[in-house]
Amino acid sequence: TQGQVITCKAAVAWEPNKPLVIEEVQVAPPQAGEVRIKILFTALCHTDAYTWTGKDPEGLFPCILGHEAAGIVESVGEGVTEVQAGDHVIPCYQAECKECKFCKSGKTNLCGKVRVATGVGVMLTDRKSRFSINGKPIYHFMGTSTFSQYTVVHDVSVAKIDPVAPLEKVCLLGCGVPTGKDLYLPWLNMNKLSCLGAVWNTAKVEQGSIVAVFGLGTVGLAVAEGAKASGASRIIGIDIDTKKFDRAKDFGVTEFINPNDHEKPIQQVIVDLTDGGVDYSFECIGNVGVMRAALECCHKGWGTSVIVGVAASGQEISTRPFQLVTGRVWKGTAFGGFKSRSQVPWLVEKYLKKEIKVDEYITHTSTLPEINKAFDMMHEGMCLRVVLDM
Ligand code: NAD
Ligand code: AHE
Ligand code: ZN
Repeated sequence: TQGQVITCKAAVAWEPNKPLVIEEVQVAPPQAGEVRIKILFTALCHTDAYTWTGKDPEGLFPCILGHEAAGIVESVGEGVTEVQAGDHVIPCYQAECKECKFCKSGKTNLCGKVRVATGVGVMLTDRKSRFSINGKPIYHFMGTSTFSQYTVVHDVSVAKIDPVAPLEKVCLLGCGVPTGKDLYLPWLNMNKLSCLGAVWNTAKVEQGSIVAVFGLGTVGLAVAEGAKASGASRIIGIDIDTKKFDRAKDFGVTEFINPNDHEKPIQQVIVDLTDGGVDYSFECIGNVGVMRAALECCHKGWGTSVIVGVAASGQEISTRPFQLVTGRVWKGTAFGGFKSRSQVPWLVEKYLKKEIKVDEYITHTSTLPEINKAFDMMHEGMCLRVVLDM
């Protein structure tokens, strides 16, 4: 198939909010600096659902959504040296070129090389899509488009992983699980990764910290797991769905609050319970009102709040500037601060050594033709991740 157009099945989002349609799509061969991947498993993430609503300014239609997946390289374009046909890989929506201003800064995991193209659903070389249906182009999404049996991505967006890793599980390392692990970074810096010289400016959850996690979905539970590993003394889980509480204990949550059980604002409830506020809070929902509460439940003088949830275009956060004047810190994270190509393979190894959970986040499995039902499942209360067998 190398050098030839591949026709395969993909779930196409023709219009916002309309059911995805399984179509025969043509996938062009990879051009210079590109990699064509046979996607074997993809999970659904809430960000796919968000873009599908039409509220994401970077979501262009028609497109192929999906960004949390694993597969095998089918062929590579000219000049691609780091992967070859047959390699097991995880597509990375957050690229890592190792050469741009961002990659070299040592201060961020964001990469500037292909971001302009991935934000408008095309490939960098010719600003065109590699997907089409009878000649009509279909946009890419997040530089990954994993709801297709074959996809084309930039070489800087491919992490080569250990072939012994089960792809039906490690696909989750393409987004949701690492995202919550931002606070693992101090721990990462202490060992092997320090040799990469990467120093991030991130939440350093120290031993004994009090942590609040807003939203107990995959991302929130991954935060709780990370907080536990960092030695947090209390991990307060906040969710309006009490069904989430039992399971969250297994991920390290030590106490629960349902905001609907209280008349006082949730930030006040937490401040009262923690002698002045938490050391760290994480918003894992995408709700700007909750983002404010997450900042304001932080302790005066040092409390740090990290925004993880993605809020729709047009939404804005607000608080009294006095909250920051008095020492609270507001920050955010993308892909948990991980440098994708360097660190995803390493996370896979951590999983293989049973040092981080992955299987526990998979509550449902399905197949590509059932993708619309799989999204319905995702919106059911007890679902963390649905993994599709392509
Ligand atoms: P999820 O829907 O599984 O989890 C959200 C949880 O929040 C649910 O348990 C829900 O009951 C709860 N919730 C909703 N409204 C609430 C409220 N007002 N107060 C308290 N709890 C409330 O979602 P997820 O897959 O865990 O993703 C969470 C968010 O993170 C999404 O916005 C997603 O787009 C975003 N995300 C961000 C990144 C990143 O890199 N920054 C990566 C992945 C996902
Ligand atoms: N395109 C959206 C923003 C979406 C967003 O913030 N995405 C997160 C990852 S969510 C993964 O599930 C992210 O990493 N952002 C940094 C980046 O470079 O995209 C919008 O609203 O414009
Ligand atoms: Zn995601």
